[in-house]
Amino acid sequence: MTVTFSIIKEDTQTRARAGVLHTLRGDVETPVFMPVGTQATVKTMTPREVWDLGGRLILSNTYHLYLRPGSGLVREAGGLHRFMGWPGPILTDSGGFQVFSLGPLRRIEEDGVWFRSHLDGSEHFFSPEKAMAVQEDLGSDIAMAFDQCAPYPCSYEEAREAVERTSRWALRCREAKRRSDQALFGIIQGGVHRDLREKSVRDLVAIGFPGYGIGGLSVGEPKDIMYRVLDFTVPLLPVDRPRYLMGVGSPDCLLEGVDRGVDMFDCVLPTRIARNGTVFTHRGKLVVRNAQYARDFSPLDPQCDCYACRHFTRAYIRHLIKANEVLGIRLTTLHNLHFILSLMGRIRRAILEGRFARFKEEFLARWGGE
Ligand code: PRF
Ligand code: ZN
Repeated sequence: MTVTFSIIKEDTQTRARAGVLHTLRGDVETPVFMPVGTQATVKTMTPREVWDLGGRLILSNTYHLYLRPGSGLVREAGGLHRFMGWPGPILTDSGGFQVFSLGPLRRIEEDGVWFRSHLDGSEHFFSPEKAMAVQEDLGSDIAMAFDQCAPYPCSYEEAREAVERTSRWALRCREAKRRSDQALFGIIQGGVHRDLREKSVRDLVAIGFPGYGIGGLSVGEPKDIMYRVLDFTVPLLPVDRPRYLMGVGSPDCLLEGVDRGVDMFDCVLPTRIARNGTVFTHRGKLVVRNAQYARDFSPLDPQCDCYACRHFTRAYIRHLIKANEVLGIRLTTLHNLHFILSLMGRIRRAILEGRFARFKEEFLARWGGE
């Protein structure tokens, strides 16, 4: 297997685990947060900056790179790692979620999905085989199976169809797989329904993957429902394989996910909110763009030791953002990534030292609502 997983420590009070994901491009300590580089760039950051912030595994998107610049071009460049100058491991999402998010621009058939490009309206077809071929062109270390993510809310029937199709498509992905240097993870669907989640896990574990994505969550359902679904889904998964909760990355959800046995996360949230002037602090989110910070000469987060917090004030960063200076969103992005990546490091240390439950409680008490 090209990607393997070892568990270093299992928490006794919660389902949290600390482990290591071994890839051909290096080891990744888990629980891990993957910064998102949809367009072959973690927006505003150089790969060296991402690395220095502690990013070790990044996520990129099949759908976006297929449309632009085209996966053939990326292959010609020597693969995604060389194209974007990121030497560490890369996971690519299959395009399933992005295509299903297009709404009226797509048509689902058993063989695959017809969709129109959000860029120029041109028509394209994605199937399990196509998603694998594109991900093989990109040359990611971990490819994701092409799945069908049902919306929330949706009927039981719709959720059931998504599960059954996702299982058939997962098998087709596995059969279409050619590269021996790329791992393929399956994706669990099933919405909020226990029996459907059970069926999805049963089908995918029967095929057998080196890791499992938990899809179809964080699609608009209340957080307590997501936590309940994790409560009954994660224990069904093989203990010795990494579990990846797709599209989740707010500090409270990371802690609750780790608590329930999740090892991997990705989310555009830290980088996206940074670009509209919102930053994480240990006391919750702060909209540094707001007028109330015009004369606030304290750092974004007094408890943070990132470059932005050591050298600049809220007033200055607010000024940069108001003046549309790119440094403003570079600094908020750097801070938010540092916040999330260092949170993951602290979570891991807390698990290793047997004090995760207390760490989580103390962090959430200060963090507040949200
Ligand atoms: N499937 C895939 N990618 C995803 C999701 C999914 O269900 C989600 C759901 N939050 C995020 N990204 N393939
Ligand atoms: Zn900071």
